[in-house]
Amino acid sequence: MKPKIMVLNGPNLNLLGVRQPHIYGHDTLADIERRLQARARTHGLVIDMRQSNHEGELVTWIQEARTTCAGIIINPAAYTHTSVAILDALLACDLPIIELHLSNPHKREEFRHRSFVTVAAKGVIAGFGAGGYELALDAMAKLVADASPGAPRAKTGAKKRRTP
Ligand code: CA2
Repeated sequence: MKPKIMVLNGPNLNLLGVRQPHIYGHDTLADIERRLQARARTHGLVIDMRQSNHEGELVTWIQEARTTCAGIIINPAAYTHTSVAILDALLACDLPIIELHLSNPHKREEFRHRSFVTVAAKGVIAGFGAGGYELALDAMAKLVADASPGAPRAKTGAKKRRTP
């Protein structure tokens, strides 16, 4: 069975592509998911992408991922800066976790500079817009492969060069 990666999105990210495109871009969450599904296939991974406006629902999904997934990519949105509950749920997971942001919070208001989630994350990807989701998946694919070195790597589709 292919390893599954949970991709979680916090409050208001359902509005992506609809409002404030100057900050968050023109892609909708559905556009991002389509591209991510295709990229997951090249890595031999499956993704389960979800969005919620409710902190408790995100906590429940993190707990679900703890036993069903090989890693978590999370854009906690505003909960990044407020949620001890999401941090605690992530800390209870023995999984690689990548924190993701479309914008670079450090270039924005001061209240966005603090992340509760970062201490649970292997790494953070921020400021690359919707393309950050693919960067996060590429990084996660390597973490998952490194965690199970015996498992066969996915084919990348790259053709072997013929010697003349
Ligand atoms: O840059 C990011 O990805 C953020 O996580 C987005 C959050 C913000 O609170 C964080 O500081 C940084 C906000 C998500 C709101 O998404 C919207 C999308 C379109 C229109 C309105 C809000």
